[in-house]
Amino acid sequence: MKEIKDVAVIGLGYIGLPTAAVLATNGLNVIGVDVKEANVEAINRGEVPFVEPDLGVHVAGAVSQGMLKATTDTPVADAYIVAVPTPFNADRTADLSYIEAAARGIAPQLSGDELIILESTSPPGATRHLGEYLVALRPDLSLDPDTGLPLIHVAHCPERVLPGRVMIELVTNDRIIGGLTPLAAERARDLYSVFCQGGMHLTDATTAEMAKLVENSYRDVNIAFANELSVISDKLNIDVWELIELANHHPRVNILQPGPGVGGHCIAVDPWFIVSSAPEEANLIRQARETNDAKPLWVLDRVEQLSAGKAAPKIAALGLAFKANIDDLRESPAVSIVADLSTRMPAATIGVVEPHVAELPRALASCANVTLESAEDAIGDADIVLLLVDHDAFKALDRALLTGREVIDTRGIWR
Ligand code: SAJ
Repeated sequence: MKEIKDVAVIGLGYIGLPTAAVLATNGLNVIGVDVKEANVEAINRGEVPFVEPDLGVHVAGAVSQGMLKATTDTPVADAYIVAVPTPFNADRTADLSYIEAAARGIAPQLSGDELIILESTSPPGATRHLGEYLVALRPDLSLDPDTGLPLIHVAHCPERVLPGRVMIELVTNDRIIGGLTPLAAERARDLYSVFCQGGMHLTDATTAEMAKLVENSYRDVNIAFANELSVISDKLNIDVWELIELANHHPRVNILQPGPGVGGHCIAVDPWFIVSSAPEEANLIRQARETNDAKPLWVLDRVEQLSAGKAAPKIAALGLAFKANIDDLRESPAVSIVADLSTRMPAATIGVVEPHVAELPRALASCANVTLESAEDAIGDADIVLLLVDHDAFKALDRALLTGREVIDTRGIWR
């Protein structure tokens, strides 16, 4: 069996680049592949095109030692790690086109015995689809005539790291590794053991796919419970954060925190993959998604109620990221709330404060009544202060700034 020395990581985003960097700093020769030329160039200069604590040091170190290079063309390698997006289609089934595009890049480079690992969060069956897709492109690699085994080894090893803590969790988290064959899982485990100090749990590919989806659905259901409690508490004039804190003193209760909605590319997306695989059965999971998706509308209604009677209210909207202390705006409820406010209240002016971005995202750049401002400018003449993200910078704000303004604190940081 081929010794793994050269690893290609396809997709240099929030998961692929940290994985590439950590493999490279642990002695493997890594080539990262991405379609975005500007990102490839930045990485080859040792720079990171997004914010993730400690990633910069790893990338700069690996590039300067010659262990990590980025390119737009898929190279020949001993192992391939696919970490591309799996968004959903309009009908909320998974869009596997990025995985298929990665496979089309990999297929011509294979000579047999390579390990191909899918890290992208995927619906049940996606790893098998990747294996079959590769074999359809390269029928010569389907089965070894002597052993009857596949000539390529395909496994699923879902990423489970938390943005903001990626460099720590990549090393310390346990990993679930599901192979299309037991041998594929074992080979993937051997590769990850180069840097992973957590336990490695081997299973089949479909169970590994479901395990990842179930983890995020579990969190989504728990957050939906918290969001529902926040709406109920508002009606009953109860402080929901005090309520949850008290309930969580019970040794077997651990309710998460309410917010303006659930964002990011994982928890707001993955549960739908379970729903689309078992639409008749996945009722609670679907309801949690709907409850969390409804929360931004509830926040909008609150802003409208507080604006009633003001001809041209000034609103300070604090935060755009999908959660605290990161620059990631994907599926962010804060962005959708500001965009909807802009159209629902055209006479309002909205000063957005987001210390982690230099310019407004495309969804807001064309909104005439929305500008990116400093906290002092936005809050200075605001009628309503709408806190959307619990960034440390907002926790540290001088509370005197809020005096005399209507405050909607969707994260409970100023209680
Ligand atoms: N949120 C709340 N209340 C909470 C916790 C989170 O409203 O109590 C919101 C956040 O503000 C954010 C969203 O949920 O909008 C998701 O944030 P998150 O911190 O819960 O999760 P992600 O999306 O950053 O990362 C999750 C993690 N999954 C789990 O914790 C089960 C991470 O480990 C996964 O690797 C990641 O999804 C992924 O890539 O799938």
